[in-house]
Amino acid sequence: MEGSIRSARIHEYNKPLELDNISKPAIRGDEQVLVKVGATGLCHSDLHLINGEWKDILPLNLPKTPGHEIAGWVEEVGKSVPENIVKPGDLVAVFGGWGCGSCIYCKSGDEQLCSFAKWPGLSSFDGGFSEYVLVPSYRFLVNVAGLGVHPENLAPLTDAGLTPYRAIKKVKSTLGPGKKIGIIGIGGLGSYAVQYAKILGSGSKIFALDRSNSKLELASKCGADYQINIQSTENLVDRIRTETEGKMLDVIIDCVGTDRTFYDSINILAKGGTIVVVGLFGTAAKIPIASTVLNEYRILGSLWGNYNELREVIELLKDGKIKSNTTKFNLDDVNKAINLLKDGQIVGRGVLIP
Ligand code: FEH
Ligand code: ZN
Repeated sequence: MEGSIRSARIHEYNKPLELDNISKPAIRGDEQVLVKVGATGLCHSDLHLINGEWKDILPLNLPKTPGHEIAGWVEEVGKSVPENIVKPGDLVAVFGGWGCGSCIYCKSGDEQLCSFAKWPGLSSFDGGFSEYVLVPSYRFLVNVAGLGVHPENLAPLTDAGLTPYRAIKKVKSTLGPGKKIGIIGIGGLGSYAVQYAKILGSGSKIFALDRSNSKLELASKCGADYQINIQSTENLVDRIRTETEGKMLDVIIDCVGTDRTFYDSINILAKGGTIVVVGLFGTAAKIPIASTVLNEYRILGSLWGNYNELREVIELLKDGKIKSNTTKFNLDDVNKAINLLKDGQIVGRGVLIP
């Protein structure tokens, strides 16, 4: 069909996505940019959304195209898009926190924290499980033309590769020789987290924790010093005590975020240690008040990353300091990819190629 594009869309919660032919989005605003999608990462947040788990907190008008980890080529630009920022043909990474640009969070550079933030595929805007995506402003694009990076390695950087970067930057000053950092969950985010722990950890020892041996193998390739299978380890606390000679872990990056991983984290944390929660699997966890106070535990949340942090992780990719570990799927196989992700069968980040 002339002027039509293919998009994988949610029509009903908890049902397979439908591959629809829809009209190609048209530029209607001066700052807008139409991006031809090169690759879109598949995130656990997409599963929460598709399953309807988030329908009260992130209500959507269905049908909706998910996908918030997008890289592609500029196809068309609005009248006021400066040519020295982006022009047709440029490869771009799409920064996913579309802030208002005016509130204190946006003004301080953290647009992902904007109280009015929109996210592609998680809000009124359609996302990247599609051949094209309409981006409301060129401000949300990082131009990587000529940097020699591929869309399938770039797309996951916009969330999976960005979220753990911000989280580890928050605790960087507490890391160093003799310190120990644990990464819980070696999924899409975790394999990047291990690489950042190596780069930003100043010699800290890295502990990877997961239930899957193949994911732990990936962690080892990414630089983890210890791999601990939390499913087959009988007593996690004893195991960590042994491996750390009683010191326990100074920092834990929880890329899963269930009450179980939170409870495990508290039990294996060193005095004065910090847990940074970035995973969104659970709903609530109990905090043991006495040990949190007596041990001066610090518990932080970290959301996504900001535009400048995205530029920084792209620099790391460009310089070969980090690697994106991906499993590629054609857009036609979107439901297969979703089911594999649900079953924990994707090693690294699943990436859809339209
Ligand atoms: C999810 C929902 C809303 C905002 C941001 C997020 C990210 O964690 C995307 O994975
Ligand atoms: Zn995500």
